[in-house]
Amino acid sequence: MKEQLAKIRAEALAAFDGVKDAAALDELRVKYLGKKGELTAVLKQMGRLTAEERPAMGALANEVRAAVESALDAAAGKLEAAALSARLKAERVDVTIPGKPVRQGRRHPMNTALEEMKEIFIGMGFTVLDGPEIELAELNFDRLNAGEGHPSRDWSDTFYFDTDERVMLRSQTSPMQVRAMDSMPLPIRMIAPGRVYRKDEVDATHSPMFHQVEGMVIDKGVTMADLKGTLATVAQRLYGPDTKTRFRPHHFPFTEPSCEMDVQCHKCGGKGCPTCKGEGWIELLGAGMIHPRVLEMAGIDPEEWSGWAFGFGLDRLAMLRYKIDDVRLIFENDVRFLEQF
Ligand code: 2U9
Repeated sequence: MKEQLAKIRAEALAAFDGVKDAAALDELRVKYLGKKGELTAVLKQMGRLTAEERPAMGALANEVRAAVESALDAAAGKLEAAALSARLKAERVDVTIPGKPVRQGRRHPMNTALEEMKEIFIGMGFTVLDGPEIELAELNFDRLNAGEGHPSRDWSDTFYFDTDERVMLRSQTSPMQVRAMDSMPLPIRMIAPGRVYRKDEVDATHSPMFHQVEGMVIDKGVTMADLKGTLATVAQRLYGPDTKTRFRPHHFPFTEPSCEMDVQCHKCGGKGCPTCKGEGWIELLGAGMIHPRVLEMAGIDPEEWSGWAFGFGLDRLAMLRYKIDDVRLIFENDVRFLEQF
């Protein structure tokens, strides 16, 4: 029996030492330490021993079991460490591989033009206001002296809502001037840049959505001279200190008198060229003295206060500025176009 135990110990230790994987280790565990294992089989024969022999043999059996168990633990530990190092090797991250380049975007030319415009007006003491693109027809038309039957209200030009024709996509940012008159204390100096919507046929110069910047000044003793001086200065800030401007009479329902401002063509200096279509001048914006009826509708006394307003298309301005010949390029956001700015 003593020899049997010694043989089991020697065999088990050798077997555990050379074990290759977890399944084989488990097989060995069952073979030596299981209920039907070799050690159990030997222990079952203890009954045949005499009372004197039994304690020594019991002690030896326990010693062998402990040795086999610790050999099992050691082998399991070795297998686990080998598995971990294999995994670490397989899953290794090479931190020295160069990263994938992230493509850097850049500012859209419309945003550059808008930022520049805001800087000019903020420098002159104007406040920049932002407002809803879904607007009441009342603020977009009625309050601007374009009542029922005015041609600009035509269904063929305006995006009304099917379910409620009192609501529309604003066709100009002018309702923001109305909101300013209704909510801000006088005097007011504000600009309202933003998107506007008109049912235009889409071609190289028209898009159903475009960007406007409109503005307004209301104060005591404000005259057409303030309008001309301020807008001529804006043109000089945009196109250089030698920029010449001219004002032509025009008509808008919300201003009286009304005018349009042209800048002398920067390309030909007024001689006439393809850029200005032979005119020598390029139309930049519309403006005028705020109609007394428009002031009255906002509860402002036109005998006490006066004001002027202007509006221009930012897309047109940006096209002139950056020599973009098709307005659709501004809205397509093709990176090959945007990368040029
Ligand atoms: C109020 C009073 C007056 C805003 C104005 C224009 C002239 C104008 C157009 C030019 C080309 C816009 O992009 S465009 O279609 N705008 O010519 N806009 S005066 O006058 C106002 C607005 C609000 C209460």
